Amino acid sequence: MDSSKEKLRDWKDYTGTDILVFKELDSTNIQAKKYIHELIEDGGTEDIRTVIIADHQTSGRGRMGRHWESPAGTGIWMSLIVSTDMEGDRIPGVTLLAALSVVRAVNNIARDNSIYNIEAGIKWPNDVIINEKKLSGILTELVVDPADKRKYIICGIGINVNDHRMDGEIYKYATSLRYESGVEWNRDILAAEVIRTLVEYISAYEVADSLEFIQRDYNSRLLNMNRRVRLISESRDNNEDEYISRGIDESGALIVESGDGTIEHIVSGEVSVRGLYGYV
Ligand code: BT5
Repeated sequence: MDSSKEKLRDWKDYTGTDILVFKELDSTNIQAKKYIHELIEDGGTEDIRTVIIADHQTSGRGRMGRHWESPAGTGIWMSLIVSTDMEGDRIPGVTLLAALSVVRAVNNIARDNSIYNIEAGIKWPNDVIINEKKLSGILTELVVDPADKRKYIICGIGINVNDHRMDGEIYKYATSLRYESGVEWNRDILAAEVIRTLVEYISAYEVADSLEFIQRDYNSRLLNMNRRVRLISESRDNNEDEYISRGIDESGALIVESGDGTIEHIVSGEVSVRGLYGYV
């Protein structure tokens, strides 16, 4: 990783995860990739579990190279790196685990602090939503060591925490915890809770065959459950068709039902899902 970057803190949390906090990075996912490549060049194939956090990202990224707004001092911009032997087709499941981790952490901290107007939910596969607006997004990537085929998952998570400007184009459909709750949130406590939950989920997912262990919980927090959706994709010429979303199956694919009762299982990455009214 770029050693010229100013590191603010560096410690190991009680799950054994190394946490590296920087003042400013281009993107925590980009730096995570550099970190892994350096590790591979050094011949390191040991197990790693490291989180890179930046107070400010100058080139935060969403899926398909989209821009991710990451102002200084207000959000959580972080990437969890985990080495794994999981098959490649199971990696998109980590995005679902991360979304569920964010939802659980936000809702638990809200309850613990008697903040009753916060109820986060999930828009499959990678958005966390509050009051129909995007609170958090997830970008999961994979690096494979060409020598021994060892895989490194990078799970990038962005959460708008204390931003209260909420002006500009993206804030028509984005929001923050402070904006919705009216109070400041402790970013350290929230980040630690998300990391702890996600690390536990990934460990469980490593040994489980599927996502069945979170399927019910995920579907109970899925905002487009049993709602009408459209599937948006360049490769689908029938993208005007409406479906009813029926939740995820045990692999993490979204089950959708068309008007004539036909069931399809949509794999994440294939399409975007849009509600008929607004973003969710
Ligand atoms: C995502 O992409 O939602 C994944 C975002 C991942 C960000 C994290 S931050 C830490 C790590 N390092 C990175 O560089 N990235 C990860 P996608 O589904 O493609 O959504 C991107 C869209 O969300 C943009 O096109 C905007 O419309 C919108 N957007 C941009 N910034 C936002 C923000 N701060 N809050 C809410 N929406 C935003």
